[in-house]
Amino acid sequence: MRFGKLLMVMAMSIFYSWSAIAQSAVDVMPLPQEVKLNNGKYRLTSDLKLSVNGANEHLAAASGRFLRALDARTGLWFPQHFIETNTTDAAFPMQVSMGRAGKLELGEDESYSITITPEQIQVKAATDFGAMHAYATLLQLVESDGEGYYFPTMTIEDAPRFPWRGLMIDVARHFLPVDVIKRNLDGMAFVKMNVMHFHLSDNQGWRIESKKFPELTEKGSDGEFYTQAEIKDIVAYAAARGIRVMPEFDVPGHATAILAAFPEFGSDPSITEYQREVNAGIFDPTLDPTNEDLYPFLEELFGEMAALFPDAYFHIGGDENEGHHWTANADIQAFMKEHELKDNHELQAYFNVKVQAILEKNGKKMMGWEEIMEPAIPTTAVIHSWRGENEQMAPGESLVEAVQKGYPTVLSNGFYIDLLWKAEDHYLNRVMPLQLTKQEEKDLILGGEATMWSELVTPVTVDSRIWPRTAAIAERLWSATEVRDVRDMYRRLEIVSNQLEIVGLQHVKGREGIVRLLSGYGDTQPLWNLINVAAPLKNYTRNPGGTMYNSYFSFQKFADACVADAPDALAFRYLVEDYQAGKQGNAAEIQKYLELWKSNDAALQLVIEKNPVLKEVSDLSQRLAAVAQVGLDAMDKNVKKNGSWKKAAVQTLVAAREQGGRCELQVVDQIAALAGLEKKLSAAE
Ligand code: TNX
Repeated sequence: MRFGKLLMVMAMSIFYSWSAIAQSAVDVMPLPQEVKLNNGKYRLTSDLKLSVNGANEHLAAASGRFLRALDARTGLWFPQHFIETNTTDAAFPMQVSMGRAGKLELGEDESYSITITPEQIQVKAATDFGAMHAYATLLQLVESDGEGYYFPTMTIEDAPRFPWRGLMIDVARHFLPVDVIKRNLDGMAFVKMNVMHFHLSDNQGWRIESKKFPELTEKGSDGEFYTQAEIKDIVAYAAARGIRVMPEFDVPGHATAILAAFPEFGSDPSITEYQREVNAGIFDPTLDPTNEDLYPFLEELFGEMAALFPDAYFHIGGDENEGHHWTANADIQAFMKEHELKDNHELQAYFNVKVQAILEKNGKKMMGWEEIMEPAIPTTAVIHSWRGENEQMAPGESLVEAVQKGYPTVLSNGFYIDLLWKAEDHYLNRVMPLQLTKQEEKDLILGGEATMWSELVTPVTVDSRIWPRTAAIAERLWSATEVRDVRDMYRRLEIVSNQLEIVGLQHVKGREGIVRLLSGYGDTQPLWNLINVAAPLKNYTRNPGGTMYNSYFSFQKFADACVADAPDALAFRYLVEDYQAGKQGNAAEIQKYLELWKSNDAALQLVIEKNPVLKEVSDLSQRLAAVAQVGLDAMDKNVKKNGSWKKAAVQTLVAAREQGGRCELQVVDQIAALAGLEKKLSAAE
């Protein structure tokens, strides 16, 4: 047990207000709204039995999973096997009760409370969803001491801040098999997320069986897609965990896969055959809104798709249509004139209105990326805000605009995990814009979604691109706005990351496999030492022009083993921060890291010699050694830091910025700080 925590446990029944403390009282992510710690322990033994009052099948099954997970965590063998819906006994030490079966609808009651005393664990929830959230919390509360495993005694009252806490998974660019989706649903449930937005079609593929239009998968995919039975299985799996599944079929742009099957719906009459894309980017093929045959087709197709997804919302994409084929087509231009559609946006709105009517017939509400926001679109549609600084938009701009026009809205700008930002950058993203003061406007901010665009991920790497960073986003969407201590977030993120592996995610294992492969199944430590301070290039710069890699590249290179928050770099950053704030005792640990990086190069070069695939990081490794020497010199009183030393040091620091293996070193700023050269470094850049 950590010392800080010990102190807190020793304090009797103190109520902690989150804004007032740096280290949270419990290592739970998302942090609960209210925790009251008591000074005791509920000891876990194999006598633990669950009584589940009012349980429906979902909660009964979740109760069984809870026991098995607790079993895996503690090695205790709990005698209850399957838990039935009528497993009730007032004498059992764990009492769970739910009021009613939750409906998989936006805004359903997900609240719960937990009371742990030395004798009993009590969970109360209005719905099975709340009770399942309580299980996720409990699994994160397990602690151990010399005697065994226990839950600290406490009471928790918890409920989400936002009702829409989503993860979008793109399976068009890279198909992800059912088991990959399922384990990510388990990860979502573990951090209390409740919407899986399933991006099922794009320029690179149509990924779901259509019985009415089998051409869509025959010509619009590489043979990898979900059968309808698999989709039902996924939807049921998610439902059993309180997660809605909302499909997205991107139209009228991002639709090359549809056009590969049905070229007659394209907008460029000179193209008779469309090819699915294999690169990343924005492409011109677009459905033709002026083709009257398009709507009966979409009506049948979307009708068939809508029936597979019980959720009330249906996402039609609508993003990034530049309309080049519309502009170039004289017939489409004539149509626009005739219908007084003054530009391509209005033509797209014309199309969206028709699609909206189709969805309405199927009992669905429309959702689309922010480009669908046009006066013709009714305010029942949900606007999905995604653009920001990089798209000539300020972050959250469309969010405010949508709300002020009366649309409900979901935020993804700032939650693009494929941009490979650090967890803290997503964590500090503001969901509720400050300029909104009216309650009815605030209520239209439904929440947010992390987006896993899959141009550069495969089944092996997708978990480590989603996790653990998405847990930080889950906390942003669940916990109070004041919960925003970055260091405490990182501290808990490391803990939850390990727990996510226990629930089945492969974000740790997947990387280990790549490192073994890259190291030629020899000594992996030298490569790890570099990986642990290197992060993949951000903001899509890993893949210049969208063509450095394509969708059938294997993605098992150095950058695929690296993560956005390089772990040693993170540890080093806080060591240096505290050191500079006066904690002299950190000097030895800082020097140990620097010595490691300095000496690692020789060892890694031996691995590189045998594994040419690693040549791309040979320079990066040398630059790490060189920059580590700057840090060592900076801390060495015997080294004179005269003008020529500083000049050379700045040069080394600048050089250390250069990418290698499509990654960059994440320790350069800290070493510059140690050397007092931050200003000189930024002036030199
Ligand atoms: C933009 S975000 C897209 C996606 C891409 C992503 C990354 C959005 C609505 N559209 O289609 O996957 O950039 O390349």
